[in-house]
Amino acid sequence: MSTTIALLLVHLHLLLCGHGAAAVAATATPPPLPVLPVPSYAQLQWQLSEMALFIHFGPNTFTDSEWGSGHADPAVFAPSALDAGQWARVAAEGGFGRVVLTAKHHDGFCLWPSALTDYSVAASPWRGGAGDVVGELSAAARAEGIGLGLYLSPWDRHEPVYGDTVAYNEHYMGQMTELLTRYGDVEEVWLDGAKGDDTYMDYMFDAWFALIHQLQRRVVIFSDAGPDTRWVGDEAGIAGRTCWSPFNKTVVTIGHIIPEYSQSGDQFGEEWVPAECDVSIRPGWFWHASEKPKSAVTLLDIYYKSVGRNCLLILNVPPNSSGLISDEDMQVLQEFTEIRRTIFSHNFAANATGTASSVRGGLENLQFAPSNTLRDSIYSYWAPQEGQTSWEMLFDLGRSTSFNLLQLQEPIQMGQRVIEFHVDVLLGGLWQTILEGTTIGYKRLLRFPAVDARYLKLYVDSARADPLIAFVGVFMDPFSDAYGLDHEKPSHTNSSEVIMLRRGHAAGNRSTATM
Ligand code: FUL
Repeated sequence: MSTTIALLLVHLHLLLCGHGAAAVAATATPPPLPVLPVPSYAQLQWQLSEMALFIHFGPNTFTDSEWGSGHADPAVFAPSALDAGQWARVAAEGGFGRVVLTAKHHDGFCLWPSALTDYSVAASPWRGGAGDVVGELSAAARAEGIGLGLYLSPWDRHEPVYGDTVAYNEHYMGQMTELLTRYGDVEEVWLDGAKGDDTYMDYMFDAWFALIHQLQRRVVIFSDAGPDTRWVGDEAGIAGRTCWSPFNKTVVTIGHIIPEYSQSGDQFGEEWVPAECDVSIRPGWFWHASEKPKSAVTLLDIYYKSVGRNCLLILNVPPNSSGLISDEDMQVLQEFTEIRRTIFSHNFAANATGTASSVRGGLENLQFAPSNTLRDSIYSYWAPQEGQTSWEMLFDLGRSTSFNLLQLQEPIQMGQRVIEFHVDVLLGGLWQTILEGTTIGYKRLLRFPAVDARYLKLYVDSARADPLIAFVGVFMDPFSDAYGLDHEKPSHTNSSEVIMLRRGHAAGNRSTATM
């Protein structure tokens, strides 16, 4: 063998070995298995949008009513300055990821020119009978880059065939088809559970759901019982402190729910049906000249109790009889946005150092490192080594900091896992528990009386499977009085609950020695 060939072979050998060695070093640890149920693509997009702006608008706006009889003259529908662009702008500027319009409320009046009824905008004087509120809002939402949702009331107090099961289901599905084929992407269909008991009517929900999913790929269907998002069970916008997205749809039916079950979901639920919290900025759902909006601080409190409890907040802001969102409501929304910006633009943990009791793939493995929790995304997360019985994370904020609000997030695409957790801070040389909580989910916001601390520990006390944490944020909220606003208190778990993985709360387990 010539020297040249020998050298080439050595080179080749080195190259191959080098390549092989690099391949070994670069081998990634796969993510852990998800824990079922998990969200669909549409459910994930819904959850990421965090807030929806609800728009109740129709003849009721002009007749000072909430539940129209269905016999109001279509001529009452005469907004002088309707501007769907303003509604969509208010939504986008206020951080609402979607806007949901009452295309048809219980009075049966259609805000689009439905070919299946003469009770619609086409019979009104607005835009000379050539207007289409749904069309204008869908274009405006698209221009603002937010999603569109439509409310099509099953209960129809105008439609003459209401009460005839086949005829009305055909009518309803015909209207649904118009809405879902004329206006581009529709990301949410809202099926309200209200139903008068003077006329017997059987809704063919399964056929409706199939049609909606057939016509719109990215849609989520809201109703008392899902299938994609469930009513939280109250109209105050408040979820349970414990709030699971797993749920068993068979426990409730549309029109008949168990409020506590809907508010808290079900740790053992077999379907992913996260909760949506509806509430109006004003006492009524429709605009009334005599009513005033809630304050921005009240909205902030609702935000903590909805978005901050693993839900989507759908906040109703009803346009007035000129067809515009009123100045006083806009003022409140602007303050609400400003307050949130002030609180959440300064995360004291953004430059923290995080360590954990274990890391999937080894302490040096960056893929699942504790530092992933300092990045604002659910797609990077801390994962512990498998088979552990305790899960702890320690954060060093770098210096003593005053804070009263914590944000925790799970990577819900992997399933909702955390059952119980608590948080300690180092105060005067002693670790003290500042809060105990149940469930995290997509986002959990926890308020407590302000503390001055540099070190903070998060303990997951029990979980459905190895806990995964996507985000830990530390904030100061100068607007809420944590004492007055129902801050998180230590929880009391029913000891008879079956908990798959559980760690004792003995004081000895809380030392930093395990870190
Ligand atoms: C209720 C309806 O009866 C109200 O009018 C409103 O639309 C609210 C969101 O749902 O059940």
